[in-house]
Amino acid sequence: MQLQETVIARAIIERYTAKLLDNLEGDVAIVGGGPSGLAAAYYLAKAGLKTALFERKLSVGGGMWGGAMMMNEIVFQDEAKPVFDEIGIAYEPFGDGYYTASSVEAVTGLAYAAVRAGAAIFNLVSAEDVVLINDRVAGLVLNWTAVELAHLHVDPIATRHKYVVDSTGHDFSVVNTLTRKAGVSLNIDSNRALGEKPMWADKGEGEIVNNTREVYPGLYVTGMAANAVHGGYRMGPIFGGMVLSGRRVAQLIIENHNKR
Ligand code: 48F
Repeated sequence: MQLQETVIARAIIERYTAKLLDNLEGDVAIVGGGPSGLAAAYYLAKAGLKTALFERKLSVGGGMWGGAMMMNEIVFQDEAKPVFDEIGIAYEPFGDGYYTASSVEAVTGLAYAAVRAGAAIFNLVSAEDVVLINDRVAGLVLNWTAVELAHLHVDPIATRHKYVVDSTGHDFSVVNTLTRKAGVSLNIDSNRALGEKPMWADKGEGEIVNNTREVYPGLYVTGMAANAVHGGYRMGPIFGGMVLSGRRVAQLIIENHNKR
């Protein structure tokens, strides 16, 4: 077969454009492809919700690739074992109730599971704002990360989604942008995002699933963003809470979706 450069280019342009157009509207838009966002994408897509995930960087995985201090092994605890089993990520026990896994297998396994379940992943795309209609978050405002990095004056595009998930980690950048720009109060005890506390692994992991919730109509938090918004502790290099929080946010959205 004789290869033609322009056919290759056309294939990429047409297929990418079709994928982007297909995801301009949908059920769930997830911002951030770290462990919590990827787990959420997997469970949401598996339940049949039309799910798109937007990741600022070239690769998904967030803080998972580097394990801790660039040692690429991750640790998780007993409670998270069912998620690792379901996705088929190999692990080894380490003492009582602790397990380790390759961070590379964990990231690629979660990403593969999410895509195979039907989630669309867009890397190199940043959420710079939300669509806010009648006091409800109704979609995302997106731009190429390259535009953001180069400080180019280029307008974004917007999506319409029934639910938006902030899984942007320590920065909780979606919640931050919403509260800074719209001055809204959050549906949490403090009414406003508090920012994370220092490290306390047991407490941080213990509260993360409970902190995973809808903090404003249409806007959910998961992963480290959930603890940071609630003023919770960081837990450091243990990843069980991240995937459990991703699973929890999917459960909450599925429940709400079924009520509508
Ligand atoms: O930070 P990250 O891995 O979030 P997570 O799922 O997991 C936290 C752990 O990695 C670790 C920890 C405990 O183990 O504390 O830090 O809560 O992934 C967040 C992802 O969001 C992307 C960012 O590049 C990263 O991959 N991100 C952040 N802001 C944006 C974004 C944005 N505005 N648009 C798109 N992606």
